Amino acid sequence: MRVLARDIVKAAGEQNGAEVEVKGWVHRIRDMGGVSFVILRDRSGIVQLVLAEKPDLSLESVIVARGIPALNDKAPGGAEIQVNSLECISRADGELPYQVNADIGKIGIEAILDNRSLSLRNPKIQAIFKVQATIIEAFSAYLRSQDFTEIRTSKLVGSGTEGGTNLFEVEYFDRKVYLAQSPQLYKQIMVASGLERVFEIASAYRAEKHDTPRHLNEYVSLDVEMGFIESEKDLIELEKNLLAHIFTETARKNARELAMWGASVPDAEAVFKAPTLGYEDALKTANAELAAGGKKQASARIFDITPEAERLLCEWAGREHGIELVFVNEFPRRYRPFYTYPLDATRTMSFDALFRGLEITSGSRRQHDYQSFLETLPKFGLKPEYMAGYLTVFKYGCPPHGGFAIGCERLTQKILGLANVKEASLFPRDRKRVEP
Ligand code: AMO
Repeated sequence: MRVLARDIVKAAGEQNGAEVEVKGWVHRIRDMGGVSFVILRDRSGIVQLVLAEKPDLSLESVIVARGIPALNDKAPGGAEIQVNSLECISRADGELPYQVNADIGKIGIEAILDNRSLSLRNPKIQAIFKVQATIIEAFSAYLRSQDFTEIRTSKLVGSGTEGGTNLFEVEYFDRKVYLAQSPQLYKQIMVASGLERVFEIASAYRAEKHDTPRHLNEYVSLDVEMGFIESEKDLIELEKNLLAHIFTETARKNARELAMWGASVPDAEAVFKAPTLGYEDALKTANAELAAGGKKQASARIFDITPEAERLLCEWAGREHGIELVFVNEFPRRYRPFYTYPLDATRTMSFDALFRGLEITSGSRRQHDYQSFLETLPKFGLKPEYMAGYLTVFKYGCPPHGGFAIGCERLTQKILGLANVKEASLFPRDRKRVEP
């Protein structure tokens, strides 16, 4: 019967002398003359195999070994297997283009991504996606517990939702359509349909030309939308609960993966202490931090929530509130999309969440009044006649509502302290990269 690497200590501890079978990849081979060690890797971790002779194996070959498990403090994980028989069931080419068992801290991101099918075999890289799986699972579980319904909406759309020109065109029979920048309008339609509370986990597409450590051209958007809210403050409250649940679950399920990255997640109680600053106060706070930081800061003065401001605000929140998480609300009208609900003549009921120096979320209460829309759209250069399908929703009765979206890769990046968001995407798409 197959035993996983993580269960060998237990099998050895039972000491009944029974043979076990392990299956996996050859991670490392060490020939000590007279005795050889093969480190086998499976989905659960690694285990040391001890052989009397040097095996005829290449790294990354897939093997099946049988033998007697034994406790050994010196072996990785505290146990090893004295091998009786070993079979190679898929031999790997002896010339690996990428060293799977290398210390990835010493390998640049380009080499990691250029050799993606092999770099994904590295346990530390795999750890990223185990944490990401927990984020997605915890996100869904929490929202389901609050009576949200999961939806799937089309990624082929007739027009953009988030403004700007960052749309990918797609040939669609005899016309051009676009890849969706977000499920924004669909999630609102579904609130108005009577579901009231919906969420979606899906890819979103942004044709952004710049290459930065925070941008992907395809990312996973964790979208939430709910009816009958008063303001963005209800949404900030929901996001705090959601993040607290995600962090708690990550700590519970991924202690090993977090340790591999030397990372930790904030305590749930700390999340509820995260401050909310109005946009103007956030600018003041960022500028005060800038002044206090002296010459090492990049800007002389901050006029917007720039990446530098995000970093300074999170440092401030960490020091003053014990968590590097801060919500900024009441953004000026000019910075937010057409669907955002006004607070007054210049400000909106909108917010961003900044975590460990990076914007991870945008959200807002939405316009839901048909007449207001007809007046607002031309101001954003949008033609009401092209948005008839969307506007119909507001014509026929729609509750006050709002929502937000968390960038899944950005949250993963910040939980683990990754330098580049591309590391948190299995198969990242950037200006150069559409393979594998
Ligand atoms: P926004 O455009 O701010 O808002 O996106 C929401 C969140 O998605 C993530 N994100 C990205 N992650 C990686 N690469 C990108 N190019 C990228 N663009 C965005 C970020 C960001 O905070 N419809 C609104 C949300 C809403 O109001 O419900 C929207 O898409 O983490």
